[in-house]
Amino acid sequence: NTDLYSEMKELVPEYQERVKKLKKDHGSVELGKITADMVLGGMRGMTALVWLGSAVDPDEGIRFRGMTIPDCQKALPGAFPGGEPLPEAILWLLLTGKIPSKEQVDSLAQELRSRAKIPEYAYKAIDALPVSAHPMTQFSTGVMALQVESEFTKAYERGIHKSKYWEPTYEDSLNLIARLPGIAAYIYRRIYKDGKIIPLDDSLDYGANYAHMLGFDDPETLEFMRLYISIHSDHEGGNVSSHTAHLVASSLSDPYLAFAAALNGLAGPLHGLANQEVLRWIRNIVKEFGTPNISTEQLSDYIYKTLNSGQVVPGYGHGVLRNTDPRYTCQREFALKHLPNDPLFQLVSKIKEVVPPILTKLGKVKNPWPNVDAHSGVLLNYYGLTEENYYTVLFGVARSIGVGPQLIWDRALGMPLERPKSVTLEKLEKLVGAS
Ligand code: CMX
Repeated sequence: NTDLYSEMKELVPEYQERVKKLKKDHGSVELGKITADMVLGGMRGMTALVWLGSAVDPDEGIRFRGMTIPDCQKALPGAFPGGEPLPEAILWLLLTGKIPSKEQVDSLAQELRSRAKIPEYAYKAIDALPVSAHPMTQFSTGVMALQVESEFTKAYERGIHKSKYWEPTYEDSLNLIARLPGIAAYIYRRIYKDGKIIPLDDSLDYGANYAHMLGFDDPETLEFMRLYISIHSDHEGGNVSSHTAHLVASSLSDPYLAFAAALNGLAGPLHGLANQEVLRWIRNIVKEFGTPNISTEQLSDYIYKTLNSGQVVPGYGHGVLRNTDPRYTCQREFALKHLPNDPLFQLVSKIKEVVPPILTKLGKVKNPWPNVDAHSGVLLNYYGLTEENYYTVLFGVARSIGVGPQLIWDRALGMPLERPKSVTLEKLEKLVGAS
């Protein structure tokens, strides 16, 4: 099959059978215990969700359908032999669990281009906001406007049988993924450039087209964009953006409503917004010392200054990871190959030497190592995308490639309304024997 939908049509019954059997034969198996710490601690470590596309191992980091980032770099088709994995290839892999051929990826790229048309009112909805509105506010608004065309909502109104929910969810998810670069590029050009739309180029793949519509055409920038989108696509299901999408869609809100909610979570500084915060923090260091060439002592002083003023060191730490994020490592490798002498890249490398021992000394930080956001900003800055307030929008476009497939599977597998039990503080005190 070069057609993704036909591939899914074959896979859905097989997965439905697996889940049915799991429930029937093993539904009462215990998976762990819940402690009061977990209830008070943001549900850390509580196994509570199924997410098909990817899983995060605390030490090793992300695997997309069992494949590490280097595995993906080796096995997934790129724009040219040996190139970075194409986002379309990641999308195919996340949805089907299979490594696509170049032919399948090209066919999906063509399909996404054919779905990319953006209705005029979506631009108008964004235009209703002041140019000074944060790019993520504009992005979320644009996605909400796209919701008007939801196929799922129309099908639900027509009375679609629940066994078929996944089909219009597939349509919505692919349309959403296809349209996001255009919406996102419009916001960039509206805020930072001349406001003119650069049309989609029918000869370019998804990542390259997004860069092109932003106004970047240098082949190395296109290649970085492909890598950026691929590695930011998915990070299992419990992170704020992915989990939000899954939760909202569990009430049968359509993929647009669910994804707009996910973007609003991604826009928080402890999650996706950290990439903007990292570059701002790095720039402030350069401003303070007048140069990126600073000593270890100066850097150490600056880190303590950040911590002593009650702030976090952006780009460090993680809810699940306990080691350097492989998404950091692959961006570092890309930088070593393409921009080894960039002064900000060298500063990022130095920060990686100095921050972890300081965070470890605090005694409370569970993971002192860098995450994905510690690195992306200096690469984007090097390629001319210098406006850090925009960075989380790039992250958001990429995240649709992880969230879309899961929403399709949620509906295909009949995942129910999500509704965990909450307790009052008094009840919790009683349960643990504190009162
Ligand atoms: N700098 C300073 N303190 C940090 C820290 C950091 N980078 N990371 C964790 N801590 C602190 C926490 O704030 C917490 O302090 P309090 O007990 O005083 O509240 C303590 O260490 C324990 O936190 P933790 O269990 O190690 O971390 P959490 O799972 O609660 O939080 C995260 C994870 C990412 C929110 C946190 O590490 C953080 O704030 N990092 C900086 C922001 C960041 O880079 N976010 C991006 C994450 C990746 C992404 O989602 O994009």
